[in-house]
Amino acid sequence: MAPRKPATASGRKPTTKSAAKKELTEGLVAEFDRQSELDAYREMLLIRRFEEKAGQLYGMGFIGGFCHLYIGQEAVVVGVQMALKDGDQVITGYRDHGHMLACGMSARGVMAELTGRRGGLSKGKGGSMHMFSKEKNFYGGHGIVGAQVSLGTGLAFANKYRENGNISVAYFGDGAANQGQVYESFNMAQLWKLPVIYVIENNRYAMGTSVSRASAQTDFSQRGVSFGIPGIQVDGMDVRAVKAAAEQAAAHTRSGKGPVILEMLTYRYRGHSMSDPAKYRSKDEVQKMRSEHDPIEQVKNRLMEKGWASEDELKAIDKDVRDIVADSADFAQSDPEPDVSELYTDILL
Ligand SMILES: Cc1ncc(C[n+]2csc(CCOP(=O)(O)OP(=O)(O)O)c2C)c(N)n1
Ligand SMILES: [Mg+2]
Repeated sequence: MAPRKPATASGRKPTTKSAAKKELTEGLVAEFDRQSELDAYREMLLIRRFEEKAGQLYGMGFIGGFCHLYIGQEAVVVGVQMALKDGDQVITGYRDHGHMLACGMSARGVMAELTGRRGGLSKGKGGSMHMFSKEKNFYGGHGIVGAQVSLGTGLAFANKYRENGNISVAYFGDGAANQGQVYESFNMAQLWKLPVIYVIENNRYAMGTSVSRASAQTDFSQRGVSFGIPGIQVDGMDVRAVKAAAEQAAAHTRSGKGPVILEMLTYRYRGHSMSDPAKYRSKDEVQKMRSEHDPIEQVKNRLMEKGWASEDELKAIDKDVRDIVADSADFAQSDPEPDVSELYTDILL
């Protein structure tokens, strides 16, 4: 692994670090072998095509309620997932479809939940923001901004208590990072040296509010300094940088040294949710990110340049992915809605 200048690929210069003890190395990029590049390409493409289809179905009226697309941020979940082991747990907010697919949850199950059908992962009763899979260790899907940070810390507490060697990953946004419970969680996690990675997906905006308008400290990797939690900024548009950072973080926290913060510098191409006038940013800004830093194009270009995949091979992957997504969309439109009796099940009083 060769250290390189951190984070510039996402268009932002990292700010000067405080004197916090550095226990992680910023800016590592480990080259991928052919298979890893192909795996990353396929996974990110699956999320991209899935989200595009979800956007279409929403426009056609098949999806009700909220729907927050992850397009642009794919390298974050895919890179982190590549560094995890079986048994590690994941929890996130409402921009969650990519996280579910990366955890191995079925495209059919996710899409049918979006359309509120029986075969959905929450039997059609949860929708976009409320899906779970115990089997795949995915703990949601949470609509309350920042709620998952405390819950993810609780998962880490349980893992430590059970001495099972597992870690949890709690993903949250730049906006969520200003919530109070985040710091209560940081305190407990560091005090008890809990095995948790806090992944802050800094996509520059919380709904329509830019980071600089809402945050006094815009370097989110430093948000744990007063608790002594190490943090680094990561180029969240480069899946290799994400994986390298997540591997370091996982090794650190799994070894009993306590929590780690990874600030992923990333970007969402679409609106905050499906109704977003996008007056808070220019079209040029979005276009620049898409054309210069797209996480999928980066992998594709490397595969082609190194002669590791021909155009035809990449097209075959694309077709495979499109077939999976088309199948999920067909299922999500033809599967029946839940029975009325389901109104009285899965209720906790
Ligand atoms: C406690 C709470 N406050 C406000 C909201 C409304 N809300 C939903 S998303 C959001 C912005 C969060 O932005 P960020 O954490 O950056 O995540 P992103 O949408 O960029 O992924 C807000 C304020 C909410 N759902 N919950
Ligand atoms: Mg955000």
